[in-house]
Amino acid sequence: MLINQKKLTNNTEKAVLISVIHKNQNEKQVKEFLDELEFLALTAGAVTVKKFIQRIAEFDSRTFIGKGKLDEIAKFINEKDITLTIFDDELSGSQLKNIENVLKCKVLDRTNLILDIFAARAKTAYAKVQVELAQYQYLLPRLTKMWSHLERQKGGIGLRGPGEKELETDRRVIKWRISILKEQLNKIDKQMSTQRKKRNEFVRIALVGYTNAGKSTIMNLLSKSNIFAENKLFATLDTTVRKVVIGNLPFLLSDTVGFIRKLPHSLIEAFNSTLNEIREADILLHVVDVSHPNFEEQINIVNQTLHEIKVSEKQIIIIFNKIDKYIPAEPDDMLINGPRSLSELKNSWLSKNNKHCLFISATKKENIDEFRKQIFNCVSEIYSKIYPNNNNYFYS
Ligand SMILES: Nc1nc2c(ncn2[C@@H]2O[C@H](COP(=O)(O)OP(=O)(O)OP(=O)(O)O)[C@@H](O)[C@H]2O)c(=O)[nH]1
Ligand SMILES: [Mg+2]
Repeated sequence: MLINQKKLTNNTEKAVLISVIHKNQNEKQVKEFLDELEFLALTAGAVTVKKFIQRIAEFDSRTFIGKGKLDEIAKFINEKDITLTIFDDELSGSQLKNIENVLKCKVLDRTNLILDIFAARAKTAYAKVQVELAQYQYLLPRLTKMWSHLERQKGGIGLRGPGEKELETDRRVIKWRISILKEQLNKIDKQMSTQRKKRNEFVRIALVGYTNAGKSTIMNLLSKSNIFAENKLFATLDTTVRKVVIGNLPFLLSDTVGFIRKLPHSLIEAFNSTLNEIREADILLHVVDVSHPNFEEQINIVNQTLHEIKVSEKQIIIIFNKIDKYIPAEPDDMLINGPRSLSELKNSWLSKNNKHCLFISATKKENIDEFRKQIFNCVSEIYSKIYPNNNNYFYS
């Protein structure tokens, strides 16, 4: 999607996006990845003017993509006053520098962009410390190669720390900041762990899923709270925990940070304590935006991430959300076009391939009763194991 240039304001950065197709990928998939990168760029405040794709067998270690393609992009950048180039892959410090020398504009990679969004989204002291630490861990190994690059970035996407402050670019200061941030994080981790222990008497359920799948909307629906939800990526960074009662059963429900393809490793490490909320949950509700063209890939990415943080053995229920917008991309086993009814969805391949799954629309409040009932059943099963003599649970 090319965005109407009239919408640009003075602060908006004009970006081009670059991705490569390697051997095992097809063009359709890479285009979808670039659509996601465009959404990330937009969330960070940049408007995408053009997307470039290059099919390559081997990466150029100096400039990642080939010289000819880079020259073509440089020409476009010059003609259209582009201020920002974003690569969908992670680049080294020297690659960033070499590419910038050719393109003569600011160059970011996907990791840097995601970190920038996290920095803008961080509200609590805890989230700010986690993000700033991840940003410096990304920056430090790239620093010596990036001087001119960093000078260019000042004030815009890429070097903004939490709370709109500029990140440090002095190596010694950064090393010192990293040690202070680690100390702060340790302290907060201890407090969080004590808080979590206090909640041990309750069954705990965590909402997990790809960013923008509808986790916070579901949290608001079940707990009648008012957590920030919007159609942008990473609306939620801080974990929120709410006590919910269904029938006569109380349990704790937590809403956590969303996952994304190629989530920077430094972020996963820095968000360790946030992820503990998922690790310590009894049940995971894996929320899927079934209306997204790439939802199957998103399911795989969430499953991989759950595996990486060592929670894939937990009881997981897949919640196919946004059924109000779901139209199969290709004719499926029912060979009809258009939206599916609930009973059709229950008989579809989605249901057959996923033993524990449910179909809902959180905004249109479709099938919420069955959803609540299913949660009630799971929670009461756990409580009856803990308190075998008490079977006095009722659903209402
Ligand atoms: N059409 C439709 N839109 C929905 C549904 N559920 C959520 N949305 C919308 O999807 C967008 C993202 O919802 P959120 O609840 O913020 O998603 P999230 O998973 O918490 O996202 P992050 O916190 O960014 O990871 C919002 O604009 C919601 O209004 C649904 O059932 N149908
Ligand atoms: Mg959210």
